[in-house]
Amino acid sequence: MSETSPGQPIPIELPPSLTARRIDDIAHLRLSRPAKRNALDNATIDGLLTFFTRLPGDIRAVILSGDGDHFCAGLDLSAVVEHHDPRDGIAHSQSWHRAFDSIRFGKVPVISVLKGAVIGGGLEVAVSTHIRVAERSAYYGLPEGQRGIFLGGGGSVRITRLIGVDRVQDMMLTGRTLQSGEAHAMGVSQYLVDDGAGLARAQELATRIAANSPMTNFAVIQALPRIADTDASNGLFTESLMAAIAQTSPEAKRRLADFLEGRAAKVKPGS
Ligand code: 1HE
Repeated sequence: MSETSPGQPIPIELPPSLTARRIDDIAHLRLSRPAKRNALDNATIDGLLTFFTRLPGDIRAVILSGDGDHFCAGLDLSAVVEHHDPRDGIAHSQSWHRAFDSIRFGKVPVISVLKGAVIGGGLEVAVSTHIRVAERSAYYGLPEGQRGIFLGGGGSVRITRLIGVDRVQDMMLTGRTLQSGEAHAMGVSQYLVDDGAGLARAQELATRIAANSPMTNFAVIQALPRIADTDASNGLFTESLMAAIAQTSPEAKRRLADFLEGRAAKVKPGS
């Protein structure tokens, strides 16, 4: 799928800053406001929540990319309203949390394709996706300190868990940006590819993901991060519940029989 891919439209009403198409069981959502470097205004945040909440039930994976040379320049700074009551600021941040939670804890795995600027809220939305494919042009920044604001889209939790509090403090205090290679080594992206190769790699990964058992994919995105966040005793018990639900599904029985009877692919090195 490319930016010009025909695909089929997805019947969800979205703002002009978002464009959704599908090819078979894979949806492709594009941040499509390149003139503003895909900066996130309220309509886009609401649109993300709408899209991921209303995703058709037969979609198995989503690819999220940005039109133009940059993935996303973060919060639309022209739309920042001065909140005189802290409760309004909390509500605004919580609207971002809801939108990004609808990605992180949504119906299906989401793969993002990162290039150029991945800044502030752009990095927050990226780390809400499950798989990040970065092109070499990608760079990451958290200029909130320079703008006089703070993280508000879950970055305090998700970016710090991914790369560590001290690295986030460095980025926020000094304005340091991370280049694609060093960020990749820190785990920001799981895949690092040449410029222009991101969508094709994402498509290949989405096809693999879509071929998995939907129940296992669901467990991986819903149960696994929650188990990782909790204490060992509750984590192990939750794991046993999830394992029991997955293993007793008819699909698991079919897939296990396929392997035992020589019909399923073996695990090969380098796959
Ligand atoms: C924007 C935004 C934006 C670009 N909000 N309008 N984010 C930032 O602090 C990043 C600010 N942006 C930049 O540093 C640069 O624009 C970029 C490095 C991303 C791209 O540079 P460049 O030279 O390709 O583009 P440009 O000429 O700077 O921008 C093109 C247009 O997009 C221009 O508008 P124009 O009307 O003059 O053409 C820019 O004003 C506009 N634009 N970025 C609004 N972010 C919930 S908390 C999350 C907190 C954060 O996200 S903080 C990080 C905010």
